[in-house]
Amino acid sequence: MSHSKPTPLVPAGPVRPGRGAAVALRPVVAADVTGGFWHGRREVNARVGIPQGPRLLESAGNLHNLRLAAHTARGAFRGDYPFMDSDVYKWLEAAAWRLGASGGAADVELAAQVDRITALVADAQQPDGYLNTWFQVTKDGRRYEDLRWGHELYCAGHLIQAAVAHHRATGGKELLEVAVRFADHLDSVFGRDKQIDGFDGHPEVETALVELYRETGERRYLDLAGYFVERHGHGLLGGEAYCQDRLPLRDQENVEGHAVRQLYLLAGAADLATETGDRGLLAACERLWAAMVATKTHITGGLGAHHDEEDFGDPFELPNERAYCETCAAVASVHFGWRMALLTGDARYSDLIERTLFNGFLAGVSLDGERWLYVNPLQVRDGHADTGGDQSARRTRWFRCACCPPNVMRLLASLEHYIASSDSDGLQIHQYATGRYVGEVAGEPVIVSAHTDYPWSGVVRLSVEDGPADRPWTLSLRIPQWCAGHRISVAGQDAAATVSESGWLRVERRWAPGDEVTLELDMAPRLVAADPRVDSVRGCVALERGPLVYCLEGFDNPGGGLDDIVIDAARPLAEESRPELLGGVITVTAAGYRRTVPNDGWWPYRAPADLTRTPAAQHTGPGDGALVLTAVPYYTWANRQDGSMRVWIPTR
Ligand code: FUB
Ligand code: ZN
Repeated sequence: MSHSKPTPLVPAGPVRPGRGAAVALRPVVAADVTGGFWHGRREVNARVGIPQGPRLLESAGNLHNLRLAAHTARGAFRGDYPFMDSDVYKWLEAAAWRLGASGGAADVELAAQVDRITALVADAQQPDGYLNTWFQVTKDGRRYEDLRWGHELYCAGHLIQAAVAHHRATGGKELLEVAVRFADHLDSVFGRDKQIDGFDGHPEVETALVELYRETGERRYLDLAGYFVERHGHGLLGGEAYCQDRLPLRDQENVEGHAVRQLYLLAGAADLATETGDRGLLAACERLWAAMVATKTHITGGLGAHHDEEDFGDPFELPNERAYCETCAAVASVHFGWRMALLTGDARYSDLIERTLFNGFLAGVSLDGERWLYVNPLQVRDGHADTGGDQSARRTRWFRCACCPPNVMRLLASLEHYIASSDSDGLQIHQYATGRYVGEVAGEPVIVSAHTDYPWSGVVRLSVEDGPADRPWTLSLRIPQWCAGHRISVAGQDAAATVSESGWLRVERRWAPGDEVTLELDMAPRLVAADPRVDSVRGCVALERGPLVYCLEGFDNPGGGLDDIVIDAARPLAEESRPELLGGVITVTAAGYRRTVPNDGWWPYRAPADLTRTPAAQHTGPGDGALVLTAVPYYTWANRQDGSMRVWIPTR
């Protein structure tokens, strides 16, 4: 195996813990992610999603605003939000990860666009490093007067993340120089000189500053991130949960307030705990993640129960048709979860990442990469009258508040970095995706490649390409919580391996190049019920297969409507491979029927006894006109025609 002195293996992806960081696991280099499910989604992102960015940012006015701030154009500010700049930065970040993954050669045009837009950003920056086109153009340069809503530090955070991505992925310094000037300015205002005691009502700059510290080695950025995280929750912005200002994170018992704000703050806190080893902050992150999963997470991994303030609801308040589940909240949950997975080594974080990626996140972008969902409901009724706008249940080409599309672009473009990790014992595979993963065990490279048709097939073939020859090391595979059974064989022989409490199946041995491991996960379709405290879906079940949540779309089902559908949960489920449908999917079918109740046309309420004695004529049950219900993966919904949809199906 490896005899020469190993070269340092430094992955060029998001979240690069420093040398002394208190992490259990470290991200690995992911190379050649050139096949399988995620490759397909990433190709659409690279060929359609990201390239359309400059045109959309031009037509929505974001680039015009930068020119206004630079005094190279005239006119009025375009767009309704003080965070218009953040769309540009998120797009730049996505483009940077894409350039890193493709080596740049295949993306000459994209690299030119990145340079062009970076120049616009640099021109718009003020001499002291400040940059926010909304305040520069419409507020006469009055800064930091509205930390609750102004988003100045939020935008700074996205700029910093884009700059770190560009530097890490391509070595480019231009954007990093802009970001460093802005960060130094922030440090002079909020940090060392303490001109203002405050923080941004929309977290984001916290996690970004930790990444800038990692990229530059400048300790002041880490300290500033720590200052911001700790100032939340002391009433400086009025004490609202919406702004993460009701309680310090260390005292919070459950996630609350605006979902994206909460999750970005938690990602920043996890980053901070990673770099400082702060056990109290780590405990708060663990507690809040656990409470969120147990009480405030939709089956799709979606987060956020209210349209009103885009916020979390009460525990178990998880509505269906009014589920908010903003696409950005799914992205933020993946960011937070991955930091926690690395910090703790617990596979359960990657379980939620998987559920979120395949469902609540992926539904946010159409199969053709051109249309988006901002909110991700779990039900659309037969008579749905869509009001359009950003929070529409119909896919849209861009939004007035366009936070979600470039967020999807940047996560897809960097996704290969969320798949595997390594530690001093070996390599861990968190997500099952075809690719080649290069980790480091005690200073020596460990290389494992994976081939799989997951999530359609549960078979994952892994091959050891390199690793220490003189001692055993451990290959760890995540056994998903949803999985009822699995088999593993090593070099063709069944292997006995136990699954740790946190979900890792560990195989320790003296590996040789060419050693093959085959993991088979039971993918049979299944019914899932919710905790009875989730009133909105009491008496209902959802269909799942592997990591995918399924849904019914009205036009796939006999009779069209879904509001009166009942599933016969006692009858077996079946699956069918449909290569021609929705880019190639496996559908799940179930037996069901329609049930109407006596309704005299003016009042839908009855004595309970009347409902249970539904006249036979109005009750089409099994045996008399049973229906075959056809379900498709939730991530594919709303890709064919408008109509009704439901994830949760009544059982009676
Ligand atoms: O406020 C900036 C972004 O806009 C938030 O993250 C989203 O929830 C949307 O409100
Ligand atoms: Zn969003």
